[in-house]
Amino acid sequence: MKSRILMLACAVVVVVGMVGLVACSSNTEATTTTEIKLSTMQCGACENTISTALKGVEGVKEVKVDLKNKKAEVAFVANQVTVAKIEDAVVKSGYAANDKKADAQAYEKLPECCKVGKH
Ligand SMILES: [Cu+2]
Repeated sequence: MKSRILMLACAVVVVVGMVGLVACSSNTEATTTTEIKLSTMQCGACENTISTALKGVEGVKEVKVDLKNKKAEVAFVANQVTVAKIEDAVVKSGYAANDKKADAQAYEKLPECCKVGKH
């Protein structure tokens, strides 16, 4: 009986220790959230392209593309990437990001239906 309590106590210590470790490591990787305006996003294909581009950026942790409101919420690690770099990833995928215009070459390669004014 005594050994059982001891084992339980040990298990508690281990669990608490692990939780502490996780809390610590997530602390060093504190994320910042930014909103990117995606004024030229028009359909689900656009949403996928932009989402994939954003997720490919190093330091980006979470991406929520909101097609209806033409914006994306991006959680990123501040010391690994900047908002400007995140915007550039969208620009290079052929879409406008905040006040930056889409890269002309990337835009040309988009499906016809994704080009502004073709809907
Ligand atoms: Cu589209």
